Amino acid sequence: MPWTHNRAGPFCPHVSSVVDAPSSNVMSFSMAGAVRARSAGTSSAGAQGASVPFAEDVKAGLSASPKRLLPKYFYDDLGSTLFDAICLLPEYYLTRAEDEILDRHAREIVDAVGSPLDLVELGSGSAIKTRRIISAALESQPTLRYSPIDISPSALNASSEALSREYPNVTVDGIAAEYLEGLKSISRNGSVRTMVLFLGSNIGNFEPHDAVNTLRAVHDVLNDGDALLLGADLKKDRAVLEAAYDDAEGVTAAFNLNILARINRELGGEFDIKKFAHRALYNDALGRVEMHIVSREAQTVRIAGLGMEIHFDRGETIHTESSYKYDRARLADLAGLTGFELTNTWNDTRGMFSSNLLRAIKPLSTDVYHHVGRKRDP
Ligand code: AVJ
Repeated sequence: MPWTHNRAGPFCPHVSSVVDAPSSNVMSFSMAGAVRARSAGTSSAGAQGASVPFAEDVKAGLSASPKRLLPKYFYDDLGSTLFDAICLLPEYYLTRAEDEILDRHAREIVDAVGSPLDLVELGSGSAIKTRRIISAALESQPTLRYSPIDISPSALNASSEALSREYPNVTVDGIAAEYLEGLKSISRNGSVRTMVLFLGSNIGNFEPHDAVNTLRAVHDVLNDGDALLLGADLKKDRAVLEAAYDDAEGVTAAFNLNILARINRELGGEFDIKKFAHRALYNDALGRVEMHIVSREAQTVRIAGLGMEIHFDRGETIHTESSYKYDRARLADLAGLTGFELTNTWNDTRGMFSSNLLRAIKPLSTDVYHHVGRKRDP
């Protein structure tokens, strides 16, 4: 059921280095501070294994009706670089809005959780935003343990090295894994509080039931009083949302279409990119921005590596991403369904984006277990 496991890519990652994944389970390399990178679980995050699920998922997705591709596959080296560029676009307000919030309130956020604390981050590349939290934490504790969880070993290595160079008092313990796997290998540190960072509206890529499952998995590794800092983009005017995902310079279009180029590069696809268009639309009923790739004409495309040919009608679409938008009520519901209490919300001055502090309440009631976690799709 790979389609129910949408995972957001890195949010404003550093440009990935081309360091190969470790083939063993544990890799240590030392920088100024202490950096440890390990891979969790059994799935192949390694160099040779990486394209196997990609091939399988592309095959399944392009054979389905309607056609679809998973957003996690946007983030090869070119896609990650294009995403960095998106974060600089005037239309893409999300990154700046969240950074404004963390710039103004990092101190308050850390104080609300209480120190000393350990930091865990889902995704490793929030760059400047993570640094704001780290700096605030180091004002009230001498050292800090930071465990980023990211599927990309190269992104993990690059950001881990940079961070431990900048902050000698931070021990970076990177985990190369999918979020759910990685969370299982988080080691709790006695009485120290843990704050999990899930920034950048990465939650937006999750279908509602997967958002619930993921937050429950976060809750499972936390103690009473620990916290989750959740960045969620807010529902707003359609024109603003659609412009954010369809910018005037065509960077988001390039980002979306790069997934076809990636199929060409990695799977011997023969997509003529010019024969496809980018489309972004806000689906009001479902509260999400959808990105699609539209076939400009009827055509058949060979993908040699998959031994298949794919037919497209003129105007036929591939659904490549959903970015869910939240409001206060939905966030409170999500917290309540997953064993958390939504205790604080900070907005940017324009009211575009929200940073939400969710406090873990244990135990998760059996009532909650009976009502969530079921797949709602057919
Ligand atoms: C990285 C999932 C937060 O949905 O806003 C940006 C990805 N897609 N422009 C988002 C994205 C198109 C982004 N997230």
